[in-house]
Amino acid sequence: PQPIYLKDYTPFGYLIDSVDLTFTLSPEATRVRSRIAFRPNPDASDTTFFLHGENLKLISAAIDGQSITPKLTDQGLTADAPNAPFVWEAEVEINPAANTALEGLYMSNGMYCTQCEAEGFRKITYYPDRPDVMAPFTVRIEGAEKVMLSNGNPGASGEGFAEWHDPWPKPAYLFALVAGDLINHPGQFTTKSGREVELNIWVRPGDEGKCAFGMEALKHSMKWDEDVYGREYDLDLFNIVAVDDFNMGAMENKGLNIFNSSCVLASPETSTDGNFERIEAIIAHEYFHNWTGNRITCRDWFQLCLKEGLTVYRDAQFTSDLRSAPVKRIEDVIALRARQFREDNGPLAHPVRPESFVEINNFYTATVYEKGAELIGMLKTLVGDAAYYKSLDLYFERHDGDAATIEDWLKVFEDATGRDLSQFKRWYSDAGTPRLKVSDDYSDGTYTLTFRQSTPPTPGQDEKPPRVIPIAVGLLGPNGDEVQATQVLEMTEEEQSFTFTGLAAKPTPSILRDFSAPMILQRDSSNAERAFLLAHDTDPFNKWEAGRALAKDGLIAMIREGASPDSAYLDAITAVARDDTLDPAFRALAMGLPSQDDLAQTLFDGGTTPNPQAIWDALETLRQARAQHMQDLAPRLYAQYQVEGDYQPDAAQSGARSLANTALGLITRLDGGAQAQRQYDAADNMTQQLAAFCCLLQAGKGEAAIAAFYDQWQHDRLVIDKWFSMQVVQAAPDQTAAVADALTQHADFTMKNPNRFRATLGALAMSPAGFHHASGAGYELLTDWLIQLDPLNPQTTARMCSAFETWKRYDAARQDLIATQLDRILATPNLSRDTTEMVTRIRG
Ligand code: DPP
Ligand code: ZN
Repeated sequence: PQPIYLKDYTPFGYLIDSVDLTFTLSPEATRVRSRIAFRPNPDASDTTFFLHGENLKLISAAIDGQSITPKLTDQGLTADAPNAPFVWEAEVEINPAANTALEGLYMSNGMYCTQCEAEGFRKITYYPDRPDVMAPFTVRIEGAEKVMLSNGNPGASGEGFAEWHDPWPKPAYLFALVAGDLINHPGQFTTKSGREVELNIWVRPGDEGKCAFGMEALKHSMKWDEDVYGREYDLDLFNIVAVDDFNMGAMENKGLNIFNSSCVLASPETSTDGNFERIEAIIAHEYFHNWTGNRITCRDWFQLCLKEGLTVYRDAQFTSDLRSAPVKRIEDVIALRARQFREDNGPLAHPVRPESFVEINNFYTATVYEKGAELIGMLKTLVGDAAYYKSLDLYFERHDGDAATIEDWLKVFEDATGRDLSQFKRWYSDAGTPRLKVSDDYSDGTYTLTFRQSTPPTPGQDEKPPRVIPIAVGLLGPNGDEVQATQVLEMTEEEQSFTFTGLAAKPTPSILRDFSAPMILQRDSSNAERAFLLAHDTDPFNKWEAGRALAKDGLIAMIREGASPDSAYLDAITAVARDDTLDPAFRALAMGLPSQDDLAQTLFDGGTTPNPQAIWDALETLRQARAQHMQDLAPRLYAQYQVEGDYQPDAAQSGARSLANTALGLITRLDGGAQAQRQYDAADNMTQQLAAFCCLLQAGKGEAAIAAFYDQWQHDRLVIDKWFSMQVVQAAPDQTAAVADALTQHADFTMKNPNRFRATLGALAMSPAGFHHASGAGYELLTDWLIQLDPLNPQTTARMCSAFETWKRYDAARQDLIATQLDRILATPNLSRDTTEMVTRIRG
């Protein structure tokens, strides 16, 4: 397959004034009739009339009423088009029941649904399936389904049909259709200018009790976007539909968002606090796309971060406002490091705005989304809050209705602030995680910080010029008081110094506060300094970071030198855990430990080949030592932070549960699971039940709970996903592959459901010591399943290949085992374009 390049962009030769679609539904033979009013695009030089189309059976085609015979390929069709406005009509037949790729129109549990981003609409009918071609759509659905939905506002409906009209011109990737036996949970919202909006969450019968939280989250999102960005909703109706079989989390189709049911359905009995927070954020994310994505869309898929980076940034702001900003920031940085830094430091590294791709589905990545959001945050830090919102107002004013680019986006900021952003643009074009080396000097009341930036080579990019970096810094005096409040230093050179004068003594620096830039900070620091920052830093992120660094240094010494658990860490973290003036959620996060993957990357960066088993052993040893160190404190915390009264998934209650369950983890290491069993038996919400289940599995006392959990929840597929994944994640490393293998034989395992596949095989891939077990059993099992899944669902297969992206870190024996599996995938006949591209890039 040939790559597509950003530099080759040309506009389509035709504009569209209107699209009329009629669907006659039938599981195996749905007919789609299209009537599209085209006219020549005055801005285009290439007038080839090419329409994308894949897996379509063309029944008839006509231009201006004259039947024609277009030239067909497996990518689409070409026809001779007049150099004047004309009407295209076509009828095609498609087979939703056979569509296991879950792109285009497909069936999920007997219901029809669609997923068109990025390039699924071409599996529905012939069309210029590119985001810069926008048009108003009118849709008629004919079928026997109880509920038949499409985008926009409802039109006529009656026995066997429903009509829809979306007045807002949109690209085809935002098209959606849903039809089935659905029930709605209704709601209502009045916009600030008085528009009455009808809201619905549509679910399968039986799930109607799990919609209330999502509905509240939607209303909060609508209000928040008005309050913070001045953005109002623009239709009379907003529908959300929950679908069980879905490749991604959710999709922002205009007026008809479609959600993976795991990202919208929630109840205290079946969802954890983490699930609630995530659902709230995803509902907000998809809603916010109405302005950042739909009203202003992307010119081409290279600009994906234009809508995704900005919308992730917006949903993070929303969560920070509704819950705790420090906790959200810490959680986001943990995720950024786990997914994006990992990607940026391996063979799949790519710029936030890629310059080429083979299959766009492979670029819905942590780099485009999460690093893309970090760039928005840096921009806001650099220009300041007021200028940021002024720039956003200009963006909405200038580009409403456009398919825009990153150049457009940056120009808005330049025009609104008078700032030159050409150096900032390197953050979009240059891949890789920059390193920031810091040294300092103090004399005569003057403190100097010297920074040196560098970015390692990434595929196709050897040299990277310096970027502009906002470095938020504060200084603490010897008694722990802040002597310099947070100040943003703007670094533009490869090496640069900043001075602070008038200091009475040498300060302790707190650098990269709130994680002001997505970089790896390299600074020689002592345990004493880290413990000091953990105790005194006023910046919650850096306070947490100091504890994390202390834990990490100790773990690295344990792994590399066989050191004992570091008592400085144990004392410092115990003091934090004990400090009741601190937010319980923060304390629970502070007590978290660096992940196995994080430690592996740190060892590798430091010149040591990581041994996954040794990493696992060190973490176990440290956890055990910590449980002993806190043996008096843990039961106190556990009792003190039990939540009384009705379950609420809010920040206060979930923070308390999080700390109590962290304490339960410590207790379990000393009591062998007795307390966890009591909690399991008494639990009346999933947060408590799952935490206890997890402790029991860890303690090797899970057998009864595994059976009981399954009996209790076998009717609930989302809870059973947790049952699958938790058993794999909590298995001992030499058992992980066997446990996953056995679960794939379970009657409830199906590879057709992406959630279940990820719960089982994804859990294997995310358990480093088990996945990388020296036997190679983990590699082989995952490969077997990826090869089986690829012909059914290339998108999910390709995504999960990233399990192998870190392979070059490991020893020769493991690399050989992995290379064998990668080659086995590549040798599979008819391997999808998606998987071929991913494995080729990983193999290098
Ligand atoms: N555009 C979707 C989202 O990120 C993904 N299909 O919201
Ligand atoms: Zn998105």
